[in-house]
Amino acid sequence: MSIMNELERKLCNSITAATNEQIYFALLDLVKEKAQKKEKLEGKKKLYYVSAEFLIGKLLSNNLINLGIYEETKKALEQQGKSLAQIEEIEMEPSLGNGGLGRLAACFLDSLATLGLPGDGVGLNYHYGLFKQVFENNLQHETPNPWITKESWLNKTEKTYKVNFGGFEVTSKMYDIDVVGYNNRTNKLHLFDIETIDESLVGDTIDFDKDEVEKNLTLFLYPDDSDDKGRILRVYQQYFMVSNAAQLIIDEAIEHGSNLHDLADYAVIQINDTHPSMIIPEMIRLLCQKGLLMDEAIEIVSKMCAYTNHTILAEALEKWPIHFMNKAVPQLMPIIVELDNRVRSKVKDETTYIIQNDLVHMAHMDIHYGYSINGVAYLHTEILKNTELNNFYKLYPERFNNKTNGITFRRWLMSCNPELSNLVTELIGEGWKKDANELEKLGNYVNDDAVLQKILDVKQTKKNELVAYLKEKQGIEVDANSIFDIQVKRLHEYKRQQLNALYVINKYFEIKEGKKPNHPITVIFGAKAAPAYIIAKDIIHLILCLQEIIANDPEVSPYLKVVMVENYNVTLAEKLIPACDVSEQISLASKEASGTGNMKFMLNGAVTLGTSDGANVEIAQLVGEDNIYVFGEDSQTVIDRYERGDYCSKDYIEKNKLIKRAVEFIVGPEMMKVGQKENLERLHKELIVKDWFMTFPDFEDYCKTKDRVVADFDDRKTWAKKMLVNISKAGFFSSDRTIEQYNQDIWHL
Ligand code: H53
Repeated sequence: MSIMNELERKLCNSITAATNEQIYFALLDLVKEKAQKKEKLEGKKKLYYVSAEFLIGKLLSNNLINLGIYEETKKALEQQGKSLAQIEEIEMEPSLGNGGLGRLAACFLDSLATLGLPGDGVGLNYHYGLFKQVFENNLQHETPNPWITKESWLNKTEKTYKVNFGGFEVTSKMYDIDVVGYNNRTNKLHLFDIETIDESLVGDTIDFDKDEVEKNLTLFLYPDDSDDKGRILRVYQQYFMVSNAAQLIIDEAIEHGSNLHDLADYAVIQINDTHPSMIIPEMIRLLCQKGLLMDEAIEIVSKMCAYTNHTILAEALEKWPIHFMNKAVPQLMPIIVELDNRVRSKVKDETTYIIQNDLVHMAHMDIHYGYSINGVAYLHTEILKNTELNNFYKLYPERFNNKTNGITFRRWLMSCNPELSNLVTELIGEGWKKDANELEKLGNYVNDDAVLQKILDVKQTKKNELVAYLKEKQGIEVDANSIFDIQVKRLHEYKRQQLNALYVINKYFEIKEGKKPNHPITVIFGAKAAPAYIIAKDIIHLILCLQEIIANDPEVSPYLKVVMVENYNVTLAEKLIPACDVSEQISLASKEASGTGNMKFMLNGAVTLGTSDGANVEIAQLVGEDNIYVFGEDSQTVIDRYERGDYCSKDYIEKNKLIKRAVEFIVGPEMMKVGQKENLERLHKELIVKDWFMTFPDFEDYCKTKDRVVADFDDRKTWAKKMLVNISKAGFFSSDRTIEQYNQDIWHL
């Protein structure tokens, strides 16, 4: 039956007569049916990717693409006067993650299914995703972000488990979301919930007595990113997640014939950051409860668990106070103490102990009792081995390995940029969709003027689309002929949006002095700051104030524009990334473990302006120095300076007049007119007395390099070559490659 007939049967109506909303829900239903037909009985061993975050984004288009019915559906709707793009607008984005870590988990699920590997995600069914960001008076405000509609991608299952907390018990319910592989099997994302959640509590302060935990356990996602604000509800959430995961894993293994002694032949657990680390003691506890001896239980679990580290920021390596653990999960403490004692009896180096100063170091537990520890980019893994986790590396060198992150090309090219995707296929055939390395074939066209022109044309189309979208949705006016210089990611000092802002201020002064750029520049930001992260919110305030000042300055605005998009999320990323000319990846070297936005931009033909950090290092190696703009101090210089502890931001301000001028502008009269004195003074002070992420040492090089980018942009043909090389070398960053490596080196599915 044709899609059109199937749809009309579901609608009990003609497509023409149906509303967009009715069509959306009919499509949802149809996709679910088709997805479930592709579920497969797995072989013996299965992966469980346990993660507190799965930033899946909207699912309709991607599912249609992966089922191979996107084009047919789009055409069928068009013929009836309906637009698939408008129908997609009905879907609520499930923002079940903060940023990179959660989005990576979502890309990995897509690749697992696409490669035909049996691997399910396990996480939590947050009723509210990451807060919705609203700007008022140039400040960020946070509002609740619901996503669950009466009918949604969630399928309620029959599975329930008992989970015990200190003094009370809850009953869980498992919901599943189908994960459709591209022309391949369907896996599952299992999201656990309890049915006593009280959504009317949203916005209230939260208590931690029994009744309250039952009402708010899965109410919302913690709005942190690479930063841990240590609240006890998070311990409750984490334990709830891993206890359910462990019970599910044991159940499924037994169903497939395991006698538990051989559990490690049936299941492998990937621990995504330290959020699911309690699965180690929980699994041991459950196995002992089922009659295994402690020695054997520990041995089995140690053969099942692998840990991914995503950061070297010390504050993000979770350490839970013993009194939290005793209150929330007392049954785990004896096991954790036992695990720690075993380490103490074997290992001299006290810095590796699990319990220190009444804190449980989750990563330490993962490393001692997991069989694999991986970083997420070459440089990151080297820093783990040689610096941050060196004491552990000396104990277990064979456990350490690198798995450079990747992204799914289904969402980040085929779905968000069909124009470029089609051009690529026209040039090199369909093969790249299954084997991303085939993108290298594009290299043959590097001197083909007609092809270079087509690449520029696609970019212009996507820029025009973005301009229209921003105008319609956010009332923002952007010049489609300006350079789109984009920095979108969580707001964090280490990512250094403030450095970009200082460039803007410097440029503002230069233009006022008559030094105009040869091409107008639009500097676009998108970022959410964690509600409790004061300085991050001050940086947003700074950017919003700059946006206003420059827009209202007729001398400057023809050459420079600042745009801060509201509520940056996956849906907006899908519009911004294809339209980008210059990809800003300017974290302080050593601090960004990998980055994955950098890969998405590259794949869509943006040229990177970045530091030698995270996966930028690998991008630079692949594209060569003519096709990337690298600036700033390298990671070793930064690490050494932190070690010496002799960074003094004041010195730079005294030595460099331009830095001084830019920093003083933050508290100058123009800013005070549009901004809040308190916020601006706090940020100013932070920079002059601390500048913990060392923006000043990189300031000059950044400004010079960015000016070079702007100058180079006008040689359109040379620029188009850079774009082409970036696209052609992006194949390495397919998450299919990453997942193949995980499977080969760690999981052995
Ligand atoms: O994980 C990404 C990396 C990125 C890193 C990010 C991350 C979070 O989003 C949250 C917590 C955390 O420890 C790390 O910052 O560099 O690309 C995926 O690996």
